Amino acid sequence: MRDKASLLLKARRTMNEFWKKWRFVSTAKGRQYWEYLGNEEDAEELEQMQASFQFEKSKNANSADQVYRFLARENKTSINSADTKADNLKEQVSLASKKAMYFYEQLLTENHFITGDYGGPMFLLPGLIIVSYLSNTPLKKSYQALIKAYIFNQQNEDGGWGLHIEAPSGMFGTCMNYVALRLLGLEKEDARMKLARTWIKEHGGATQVPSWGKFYLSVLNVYSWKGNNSLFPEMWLLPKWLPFYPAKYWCHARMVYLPMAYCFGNKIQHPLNDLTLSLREELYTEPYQNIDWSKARNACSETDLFRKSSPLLKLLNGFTNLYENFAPKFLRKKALKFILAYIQAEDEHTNYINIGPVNQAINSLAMWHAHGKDSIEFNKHVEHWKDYLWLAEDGIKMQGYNGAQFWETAFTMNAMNESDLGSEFASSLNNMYAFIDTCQIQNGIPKEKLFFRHPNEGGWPFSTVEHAWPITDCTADGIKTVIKQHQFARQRNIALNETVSFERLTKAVDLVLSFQSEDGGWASYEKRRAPFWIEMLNPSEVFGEIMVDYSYTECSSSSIQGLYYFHKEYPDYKAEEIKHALVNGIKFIKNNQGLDGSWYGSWGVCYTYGAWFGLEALACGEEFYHNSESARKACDYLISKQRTDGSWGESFESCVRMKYVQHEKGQIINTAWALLGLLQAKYPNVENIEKGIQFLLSRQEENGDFPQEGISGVFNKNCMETYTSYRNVFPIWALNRYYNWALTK
Ligand code: LAN
Repeated sequence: MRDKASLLLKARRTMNEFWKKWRFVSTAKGRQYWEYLGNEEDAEELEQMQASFQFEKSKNANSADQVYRFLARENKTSINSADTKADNLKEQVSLASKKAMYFYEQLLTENHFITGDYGGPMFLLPGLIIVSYLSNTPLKKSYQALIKAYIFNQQNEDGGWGLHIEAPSGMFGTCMNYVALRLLGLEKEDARMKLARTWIKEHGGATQVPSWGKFYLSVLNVYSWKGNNSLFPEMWLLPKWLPFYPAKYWCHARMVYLPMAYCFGNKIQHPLNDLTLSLREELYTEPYQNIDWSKARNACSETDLFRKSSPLLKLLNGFTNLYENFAPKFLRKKALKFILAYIQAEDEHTNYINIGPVNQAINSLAMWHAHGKDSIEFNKHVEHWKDYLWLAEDGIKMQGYNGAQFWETAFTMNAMNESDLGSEFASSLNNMYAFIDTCQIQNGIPKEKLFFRHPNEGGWPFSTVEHAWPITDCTADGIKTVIKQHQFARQRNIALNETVSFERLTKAVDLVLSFQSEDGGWASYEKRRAPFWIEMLNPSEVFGEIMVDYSYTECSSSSIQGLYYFHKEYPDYKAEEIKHALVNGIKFIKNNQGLDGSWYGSWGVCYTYGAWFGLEALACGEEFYHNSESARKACDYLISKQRTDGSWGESFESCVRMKYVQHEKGQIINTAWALLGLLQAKYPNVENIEKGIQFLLSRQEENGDFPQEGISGVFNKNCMETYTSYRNVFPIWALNRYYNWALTK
């Protein structure tokens, strides 16, 4: 026993030694990436480093962001917790919250924003590896070593990989990660590779991979383009008034299918070599030349199938596949020219960061194809690949975005300035305020009309100003955070340079107003553009609701809050318009509530997240437990899910199955969301609230941190996303809100 412990200790020590060889780099505008300080050419050292990144997925698939946290807190003193004893709950909460904030403050980057691991999805990294292989642009060796470590660390016991870290193995995750490892030099005889291959073959081989996998394998030339349904580049030449004109799709689907259509139209394919020839043998259950590609087009493993293709899509695929046989050259050329110009506009507007990780990889490929390996266009992409890569104790992963810098910093500020307890952290709050200022988008979009863009001026993005896509709720959060920080400082006589002017706030308000959809709600990036039935054209088997930018409870609630706090502070600006928007917004929130009082959370796990947003929105309409049926039902719903230990805990399965699924254990983050909602709704039964608070206190660690539990973010119903900061920010917020409430008692 002792031997094992000392071995573990030794492994930890060597791991820490390797952590110290990495440096986290950030800029004032929030750009961030990791840099290796060791020797890139020392193969032995890199091998040792790779081996030292041991991670026990069977205990918890979620890494705890230990590397960043270790480095950020190195040479900083832990809070002295000897005197953290108090006998009444209010005092305990005050001490716990201060301790939590003290710890959390140490995680701020030198550029004053909060950051952390934003991984989760398991299909992103292989996409980038495939593109780097195709373009013969290998990632640095230090990166390669820890990417391999990561992929192996996240391999499931059955040899496969899921769509995201907590998911059971699927064909998409398994084929993609298997191929990525092979491209990174893993031998097919390696035991772990054999296990993965067995998984693939036992589940029918790579013909069963979902359509996005078919795409990636096709560019690599280990799957035939004939085995894909047409990506129909000519759809961009169709009349714009058509309800299914692609400019009306959700921007993420639009920006992914755009470069995919470019690759499809140009039939980009890696030349055959030993490795790809071998992969053609490794991935299938029958000889490659015998595969019936037209049959493979619609094949998808049961393990991956979240939603079946609709009959309408099948019908349209029938037409477009037929069309491929006689597509006039001039039309294809015209379509591809338009697509390329569109990709270039997205690249320029986002400073080559791109809206997300998927089009970052595929746009890179398009630029490489169109302009060559040495072109500025391609190299600007390569320069930004690292913006998406994150180092944690399970290795290097690809994140869902180029970070969550604005989003998490804004939450942090609102959590800390919620009560007087935040006063001790005034200088950090002021610094974060300056970062929030930096994040506001102040220049427009080139060729905005030509490429179907909603204006972005005055908006706030999710990550950084250079990313430059404004988001409805982020914009509203920007407004709220700025106003709350102004108030916080004024009320406490804290000197704050209020650099975000009234004029700039009004620009943001105008944008939020312009984002409101006809149903009264707010979608994510734009107004809803397409009718709901367009979802029937969703070609992805693994993602739900990707075609339309729907109105969401969360985005609507945040927009309502932004407008509400602005209106309270500046009652003269567009008063009627704002009031009207608020009334319609709150109506939408109520319409979106389930009969049982619940709200489905689309971006967090899940009903507790929805309930928090729903109740915040109602509070902006002065609706609380005592005077609103909607609020009462929502609180009762939450209470019905509270566990005997006072906690709430949801499994990510809630998102997938669209019904509340209890986690095996109570979860800190769900508990905090539920408490935030109940407290905001003025829920009268103190006992429930205090039991929840007690649960949070019981989970706090000695140094003020909270443990990393299950995954807490989601997108498109079926794919989960890590938000490491949530385990800190939400307990802080809930404790501070409780503290305020306790003061009035
Ligand atoms: C995000 C991250 C942020 C998130 C919130 C702001 C939290 C939300 O309230 C609105 C939607 C938004 C902006 C969002 C949308 C979907 C994203 C961009 C992501 C979850 C991060 C990753 C995900 C993206 C779609 C991943 C790539 C996969 C595809 C299917 C294209």
